[in-house]
Amino acid sequence: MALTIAHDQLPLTDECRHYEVLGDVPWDIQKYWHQRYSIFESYDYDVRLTDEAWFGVTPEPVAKKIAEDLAAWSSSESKTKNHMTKKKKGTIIDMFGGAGGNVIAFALSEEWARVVAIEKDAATLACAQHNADVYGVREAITFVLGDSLAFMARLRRCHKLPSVSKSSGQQADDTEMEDGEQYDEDDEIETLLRSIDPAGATVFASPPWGGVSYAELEVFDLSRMEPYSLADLHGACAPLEHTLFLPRSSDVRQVAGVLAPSLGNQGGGKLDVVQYCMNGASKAMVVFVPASESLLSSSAAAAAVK
Ligand code: MGP
Repeated sequence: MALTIAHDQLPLTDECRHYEVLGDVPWDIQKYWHQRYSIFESYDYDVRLTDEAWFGVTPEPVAKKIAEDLAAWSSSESKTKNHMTKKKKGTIIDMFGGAGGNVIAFALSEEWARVVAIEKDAATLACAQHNADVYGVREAITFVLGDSLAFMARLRRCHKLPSVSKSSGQQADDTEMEDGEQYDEDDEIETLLRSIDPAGATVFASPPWGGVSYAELEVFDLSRMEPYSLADLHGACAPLEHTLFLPRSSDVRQVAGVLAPSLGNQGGGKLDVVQYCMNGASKAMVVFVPASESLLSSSAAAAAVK
């Protein structure tokens, strides 16, 4: 599936629903519909979601707090100097944009020079664009239709960044194009990728967790998360700084086991892991992963050459 920038509002299809009465809501979504105002405070202003999107959307207060914490934690900085306005951070890439819960909060925070939302389902992306309009931040977000793992792989290739080998946590060189893979050097996505400074970028990933059955497990096994395991996600994001939104019952030791080997000794090899709660109960575990040392050293070397 090709990656494309959705400049215009994609068509709102029959899948882009706004439920007004309980009787219309499918039974498995009713629990979330009852919480609609904590999910989107402006729900009544025609917020749209696909039925699938209800399960994974981050409630607005949690999304806002994550946006605030991420901006405070991130070391990314924009290269664009504008003395008239507050200096912003670099680019934030939301890999699983969904109906826009997180990306709207990132845009509302006004902390980032560029906010990119990637979503592979056209109807869901249409909802995100429409909901961003409801919140007045449609123009502040670059919406990309397509596969976010392909986007990240192209970003690495574009900037000749190494990737992290899933098994060892060591750097592996996968900057070669895969057989049969072709793209136009002049296409819009390539231009977007070239304009992103990897050392000044941060990635946010709130992936599918493989359905609601995650909650039945006392300890969630991140190696079996579908369709992307923790190692897959880390491999897709590293060596860039990234933040992963995971089930609240995820195993912290498993997180450390997968992520720590690629951290080296930076910050003493420290990972920040936070449980985000609402109404006295955790909604999710969020892991903040610094950029790997190799990226920081290559960007420092590039800066020294200039
Ligand atoms: P939940 O566990 O389905 O419900 O989702 P909740 O509100 O905890 O109710 P409970 O009474 O069953 O405990 C909790 C939160 O997890 C949601 O608000 C979403 O933010 C997040 N979430 C749930 N799922 C199934 C996913 C998912 O697949 N992906 C992502 N990224 N987030 C999810």
